[in-house]
Amino acid sequence: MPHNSDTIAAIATPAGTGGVGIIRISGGDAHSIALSLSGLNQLKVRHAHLATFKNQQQQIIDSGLILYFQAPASFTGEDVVEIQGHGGHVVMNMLLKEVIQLGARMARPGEFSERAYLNEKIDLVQAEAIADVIASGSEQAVLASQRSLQGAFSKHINQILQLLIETRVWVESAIDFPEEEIDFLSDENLKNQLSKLNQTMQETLRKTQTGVVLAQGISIAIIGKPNAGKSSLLNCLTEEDSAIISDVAGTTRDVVKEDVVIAGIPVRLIDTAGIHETENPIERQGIDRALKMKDQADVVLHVMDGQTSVKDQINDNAKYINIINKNDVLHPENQNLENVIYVSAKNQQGIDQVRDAIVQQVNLGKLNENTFTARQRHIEQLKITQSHIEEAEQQLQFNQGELSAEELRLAQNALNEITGEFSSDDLLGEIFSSFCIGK
Ligand SMILES: Nc1nc2c(ncn2[C@@H]2O[C@H](COP(=O)(O)OP(=O)(O)OP(=O)(O)O)[C@@H](O)[C@H]2O)c(=O)[nH]1
Ligand SMILES: [Mg+2]
Repeated sequence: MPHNSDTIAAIATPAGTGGVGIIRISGGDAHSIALSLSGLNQLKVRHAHLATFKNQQQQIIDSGLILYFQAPASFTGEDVVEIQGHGGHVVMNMLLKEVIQLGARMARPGEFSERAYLNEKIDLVQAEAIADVIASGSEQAVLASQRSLQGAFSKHINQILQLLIETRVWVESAIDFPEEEIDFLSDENLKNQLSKLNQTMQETLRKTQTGVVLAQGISIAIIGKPNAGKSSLLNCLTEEDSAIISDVAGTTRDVVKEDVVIAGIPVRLIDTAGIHETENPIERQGIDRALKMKDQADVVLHVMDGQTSVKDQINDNAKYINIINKNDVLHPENQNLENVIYVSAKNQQGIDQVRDAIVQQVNLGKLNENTFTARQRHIEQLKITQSHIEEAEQQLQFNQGELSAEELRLAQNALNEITGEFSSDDLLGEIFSSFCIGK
């Protein structure tokens, strides 16, 4: 039975002009609204009808196709109608106004997907994957979010869930037979089961972390002293004239942001002002921004001017990639240093090594056809699940069956929040409100 029966409508195509514009209607009145608008006597299910669309004064507003998907065989699980008219801003809004007057109401952002989820057509992970497909910043991200949408990630979660439920059954039944409880809880089989559970958790967590990087991309700050060649390196990586380059120290003052794709990963590159002591208040502001970017970024490209001796500047912070630029005019003391990449931004030499180092840094060497997209929310829930499982293991060692069972129950709840088996309204509101209208 569809979860909600009021009828919603929205323009599903982007604002602006195009050959075709689509209005989507979902709910109990979708069918009758479609008949009134088109003047047709009946709509064949999943059939493209050519029709004219009239307003209440019987004036023709537009003509196009009308398609009817009968509940429950539709995206939302309710009756759905799609009206394909001409993709003009005004004509689309006239059509939508008519649909509203015939009894629908405006859909909230993400409400179609929310209904699909509430009617169990998709789980929460799949609903999020729809938004990820739309927002994908690289071809790999599209393919990976399609895999999440098709259920690859949900399958991992359900595998853990299955193991968790089996374990709970064992532990709970041991509690029900107290005379055998201690023996049972110290049983090798149970220990094996828990370590299998832990292993599956670890593996899923690892894959999920990759999925988050792919869905959300990473940010890379380019920092260093004035004139080191930061902007030159930015231009090499974007393969464009993104930032101004000059031999005047302090050329870049504002933060320059550019989106690129590196080895399939959506990357935001951030070029910053050269960091040094200065009295100039404007430059000072630029440097403050640079320092902030350095802290916020996932990866830092630390560019050093190879024309001067830079041995003391090499930074072994884990998120730093140390780059010695101006390899063409290298200071003798800079030769053969360890853990640095030598480049000449001016001659576009060594740039591929920088790209490789970035891929290594975010640990994405194993991006492959099994990668799915995921979100930070999923990682947080997996970590909560994992901590409850670890606690359950501990309690078992103390032969505390009841406490262990309780931890396993909490683990299951935490896991269920990922796919939405067990979710608060707040969480749902937060997820779906970030969708675009008509999705
Ligand atoms: N010889 C040589 N010169 C370079 C190289 N890369 C950059 N330069 C020069 O170094 C100077 C500074 O380059 P920028 O890219 O503007 O340096 P920056 O670090 O962005 O400087 P600020 O924005 O002022 O902090 C320019 O004159 C560049 O042409 C290189 O590989 N070799
Ligand atoms: Mg610069």
